[in-house]
Amino acid sequence: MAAQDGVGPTVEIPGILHLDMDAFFASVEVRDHPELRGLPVVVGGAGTRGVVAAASYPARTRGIRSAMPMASARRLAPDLVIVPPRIARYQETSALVMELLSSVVADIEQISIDEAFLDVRGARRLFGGPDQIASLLRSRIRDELGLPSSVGGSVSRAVAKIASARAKPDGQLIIPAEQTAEFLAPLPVSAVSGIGPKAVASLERIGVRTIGQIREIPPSTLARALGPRAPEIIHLATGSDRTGLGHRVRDKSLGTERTWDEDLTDADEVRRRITSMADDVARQLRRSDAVARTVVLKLRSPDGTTITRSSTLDQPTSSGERLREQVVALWDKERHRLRRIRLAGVRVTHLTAESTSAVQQELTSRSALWRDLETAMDRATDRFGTASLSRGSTLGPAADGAQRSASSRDPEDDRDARDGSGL
Ligand code: TTP
Ligand code: MG
Ligand code: MG
Repeated sequence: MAAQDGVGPTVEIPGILHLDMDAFFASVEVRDHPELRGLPVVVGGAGTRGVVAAASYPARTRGIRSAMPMASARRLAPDLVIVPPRIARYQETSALVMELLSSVVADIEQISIDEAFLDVRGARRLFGGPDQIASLLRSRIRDELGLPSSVGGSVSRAVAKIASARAKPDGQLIIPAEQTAEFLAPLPVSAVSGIGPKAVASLERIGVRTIGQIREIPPSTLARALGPRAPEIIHLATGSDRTGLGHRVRDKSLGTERTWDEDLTDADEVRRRITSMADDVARQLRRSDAVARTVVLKLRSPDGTTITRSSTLDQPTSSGERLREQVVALWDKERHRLRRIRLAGVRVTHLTAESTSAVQQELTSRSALWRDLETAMDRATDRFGTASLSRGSTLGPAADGAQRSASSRDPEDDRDARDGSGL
């Protein structure tokens, strides 16, 4: 597992976790009625038209499944224990599970009553890697709520969900990035929740049953069989699906962008402008009491060539110093590609509210100091405008304040950031 501290568009740790409670309704009933432990228990309607909502694992070893008619379940297990549903109880328990998850991981997305996706890439410094976080979550759910759960982890959402299903019951399965294709290969194509019965049938017609076989079929054949969905399915089969991260593009973001009438040709000048923009974005974050984990730098040359590069931090931040480091590193990597810059933008994504983030704390005292300093600067800036205060390192030789405007709208005009190296 690559624990990358630095920059780069992808941090290939399998940090998208999918947690799903085991036999959820049935497990709640067994917990509340311990005398039922080990028995084939189902929750559902007992009447002649009743169906099974949830089946305990002992019931499943007898072939009983969700959505099965209760009459069939009774035939499979004459000693079946049928418990009528108590939806309010499950909802209340679900809320406790989600609360527990949120107390450890900031970034969670509940997708049903008993499951959630968690992005733990930012939590790992505090709690360890995805495996440790999965164990921690599962043991806390067991200790504090008395319930079993399973977790899958991957670089992709779809694969994390498949992994949690394969980890059941009461298990966890984290797939390292480089083993994704190997893990997927033997699975039936239907294991992917994005591949519905229609696509399964189309694939079957061309002789494809497993995910691995998709890779052996010429793309043109797949395109004919699957139509416009072919590229998405090929992505999955090659293990390069990044749905989990891709979805996040729709997350809240904020940033600043600027076009110049005269192209910038001096690399140092570009660097000054983008570090200043990073400071501006950090200020916007602090004003909205938010922290961000991903920094995006966009650059466009006069001929329209646009480069967008992002860098994911291992801790969400609202520190200008951290954002400046990231944009400068991205710029240093990309500067040889663009000789003239017409437009530049700095944007942060993957925002979380600072107050609800369990992992946003800046862990080093140096960072904490910076945050205090920057918050103090924000207060002064809000009162007096940007020109009133500037860090020593951002002051250039000509930056004596004489020709600066007090407006805070164009930070690159009024804050002449000469150097991103910090104090
Ligand atoms: P699931 O997570 O699909 O199933 P589960 O938790 O019972 O079992 P597993 O260990 O395989 O995850 O669904 C969560 C709960 O939703 C389930 O306990 C009961 C309810 N449910 C229904 O009411 N009807 C259904 O058809 C299904 C699938 C679930
Ligand atoms: Mg479940
Ligand atoms: Mg579920």
